[in-house]
Amino acid sequence: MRIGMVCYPTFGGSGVVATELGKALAARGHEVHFITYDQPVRLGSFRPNVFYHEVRIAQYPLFDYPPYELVLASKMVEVVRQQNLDLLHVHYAIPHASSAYMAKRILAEEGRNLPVVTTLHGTDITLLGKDPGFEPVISFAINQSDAVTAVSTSLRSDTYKLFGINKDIEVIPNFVCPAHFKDLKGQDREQFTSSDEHLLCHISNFRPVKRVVDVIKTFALLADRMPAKLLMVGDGPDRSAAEREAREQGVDDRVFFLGKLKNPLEALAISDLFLLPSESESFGLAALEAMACGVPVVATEAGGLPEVIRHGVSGMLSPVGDNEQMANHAEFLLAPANLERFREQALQRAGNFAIDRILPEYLGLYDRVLSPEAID
Ligand code: GMT
Repeated sequence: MRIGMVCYPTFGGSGVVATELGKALAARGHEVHFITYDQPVRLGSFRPNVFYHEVRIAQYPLFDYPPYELVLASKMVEVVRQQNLDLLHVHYAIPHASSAYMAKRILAEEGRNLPVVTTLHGTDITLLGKDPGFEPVISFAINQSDAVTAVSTSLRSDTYKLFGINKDIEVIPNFVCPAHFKDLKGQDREQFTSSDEHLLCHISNFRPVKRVVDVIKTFALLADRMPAKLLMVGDGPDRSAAEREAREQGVDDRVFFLGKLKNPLEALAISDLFLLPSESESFGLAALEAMACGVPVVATEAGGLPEVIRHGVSGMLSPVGDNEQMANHAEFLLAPANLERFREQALQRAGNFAIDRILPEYLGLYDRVLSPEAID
């Protein structure tokens, strides 16, 4: 198949999932064309069957707001025509599914059918869904897609609750590529901890929904009880608040704010425990990647997290904001009697989300939207 893959090229999980999916499809002989405004961060070096088409938007003084969606739709049309694409797989309802709808209509005028598969990742639903300014476009773009997937059952229910959806939404969970985690080499752990200290880790974009101040509060409670250090990976609006909290809690000498890392897996590879106290999370790809590194997770029971982390197996879950309980859970998991067992169980749980299990679900979906019955 020749597939156009449209995503945000940034550090976010949706971009990672789209990129890894594209790479896996390419490795199996499909041709994958990424259409986005920057090279996706996890794309790495060039490889057979993978192509990147940049969406460039010129700045005209006339526009206060550059019309990215229109340039994207035009680029989709251009790539479909030139590369003879069979379908578009877009990640996020807006602007990707709405731009894809326009591309589809333009191509229909020349008698070309362009099936559009839309994958919902969360923020477009759980955050923008609360903004009535977006609702009509999001509902329309989802309903007009030829197939729609959500990354968790929780996200699928939220989508039905928040929008007027008349389409089946198939749940296809996110995945990891075990090969990336085998023999993963982290930094020297000794640079951050001594041998008697535990190393905790948090990775996110530090948006309010991630509750990074709770990461620090939970860590401070734990650090009162045992020697420990914390790696804070990422950057975003709440970084200063988290740094302030670390100073106020008197743990700033034990917390390392590393900023954005090209390969955050290197931080996971040397960690003992991952903290994810999010307010809402449609899936929690970072938690799955932690588990794939054999790192158990202390998280909240928000959104799709319970579908990824099995409480008492690959980590432990608490109500949002219950930092005391999360610290208790961290202490329990790090106890010598438990850590190795939970590490092993986290690895096993991550195996359920291996790409080889998930890829056939996407391929089945592509086959369905390309079948003659779907086209009629
Ligand atoms: O979490 C974010 O703010 C980034 C966002 C994204 O676009 O990557 O993440 C969403 O999609 C990920 C991939 O499917 C999920 O793992 C995240 O849970 C989801 N974030 C939220 O629902 C807040």
